[in-house]
Amino acid sequence: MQIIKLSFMTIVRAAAGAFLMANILATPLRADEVKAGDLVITQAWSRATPGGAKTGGGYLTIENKGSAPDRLIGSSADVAGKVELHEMSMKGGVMTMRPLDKGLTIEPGKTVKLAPGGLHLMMEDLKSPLKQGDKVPVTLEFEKAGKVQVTLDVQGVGTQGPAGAGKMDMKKMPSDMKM
Ligand SMILES: [Cu+2]
Repeated sequence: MQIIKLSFMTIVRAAAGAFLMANILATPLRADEVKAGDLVITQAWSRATPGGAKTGGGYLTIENKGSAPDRLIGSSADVAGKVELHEMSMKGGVMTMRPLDKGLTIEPGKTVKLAPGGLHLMMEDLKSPLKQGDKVPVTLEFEKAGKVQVTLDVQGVGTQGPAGAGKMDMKKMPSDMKM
């Protein structure tokens, strides 16, 4: 009986350990992480649009874990008439935006970040304003990975980064774990 009891306890401990381990491993694999082929897309977010604005930015991080480059060649969203890939830069002291007609290459082993002030998705002809807390589905199209659906998490007006970045992760954990 003693042996059976011991092995039962071992199983319980192992199970508890596995459960703990699964929780630790699950933390970075949040619901907003999207995998497509060799690509991992995280931190897809947007900003609330102030009254009447017809355009909104889309930001996200794309990591290429494969051994060949892939290219973001198009995107669309139900909420917008069209979605373009833009690059923002300073030219002679003036902030300019231009569409990347040839798409955006993500080299193998590299991570490309779309963020305010740089590369971004430009949602044009918005059908309704983006409000904080909205979840906006956007379809990205890659040369190799194909079509990938991501969800932009809409933050407040003027926010510079996605919720849950850095320190905020800990605060966000309980709500994530309910899912
Ligand atoms: Cu733009």
